Amino acid sequence: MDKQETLAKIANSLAELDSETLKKSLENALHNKISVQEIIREGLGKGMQVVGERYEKGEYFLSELIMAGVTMREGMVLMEPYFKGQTSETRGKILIGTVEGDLHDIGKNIVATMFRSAEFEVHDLGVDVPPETFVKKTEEIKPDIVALSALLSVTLGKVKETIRALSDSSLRKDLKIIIGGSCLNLKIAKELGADAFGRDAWDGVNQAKHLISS
Ligand code: B12
Repeated sequence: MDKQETLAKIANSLAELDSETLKKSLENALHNKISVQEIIREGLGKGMQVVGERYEKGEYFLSELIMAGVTMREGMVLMEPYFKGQTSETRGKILIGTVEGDLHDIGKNIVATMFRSAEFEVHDLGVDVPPETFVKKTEEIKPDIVALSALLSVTLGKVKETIRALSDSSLRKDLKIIIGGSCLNLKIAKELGADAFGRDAWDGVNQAKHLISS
């Protein structure tokens, strides 16, 4: 099986919620030295896109979304050893979390993993994080960057509130804010006063490196 077929099989088995085939296809991909980045972008990412489309069309329901989340997580566990290991040096400190009202964490976890593998020290607040928790933790650990994740359009207001709460604190002048998630884009980031928007985990890492050096 060539690379494109392997990646298509990964996407397909995730879309079909077939964890056994997914596991085998992932092992096959890793064995054939397909990069983790390609597997996530072209395989798992595409599979999740199909799940979302089927949900929108009413072909999948909440139970399938949950299963897709579980299946994707199993796949990510399998790939963990292939992410570049952490070193003792750090580029800077990042505080990350999914905003209040939003329970999606698969993308946020990939972003956190990629930040770690790019030698950032990462503090993960998890999901459904209220603005005041971001502020409290920022005061406590003084990160260089706060990274917000949001997938639900209804939580856009919470992204705004969180940025405003951080901006009201005296910490904002030394702090950069990056946001990401499928309901956000660069235009929204600028409107809400964030310093950067990350299209995906890899773009997020590049943006974070740029923010640290600017
Ligand atoms: C799996 C899933 C769930 C799972 C989540 C499991 C989990 N632990 O995360 C469960 C079942 C819990 C769920 C619930 C709901 N979901 Co849902 N879900 C999805 C689904 C299918 C996949 C999301 C995902 O994991 N994608 C894969 C990851 C890798 O991609 P990603 O999250 O976009 O992350 C990448 C980038 O966006 C970026 N990124 C993300 N965060 C950040 C942060 C930073 C700082 C940076 C730089 C980058 C970055 O990098 C990531 C990796 O490259 C999407 C559809 C889709 N295709 O997106 C719907 C989707 C997000 N869900 C949706 C909805 C409506 C819901 C529910 C309201 C359904 C309901 N009726 O209850 C609930 C809401 C629950 C809540 N309060 O949060 C809608 C949202 C529509 C909208 N725009 O508002 C979507 C788009 C489905 C759809 N097409 O309608 N969901």
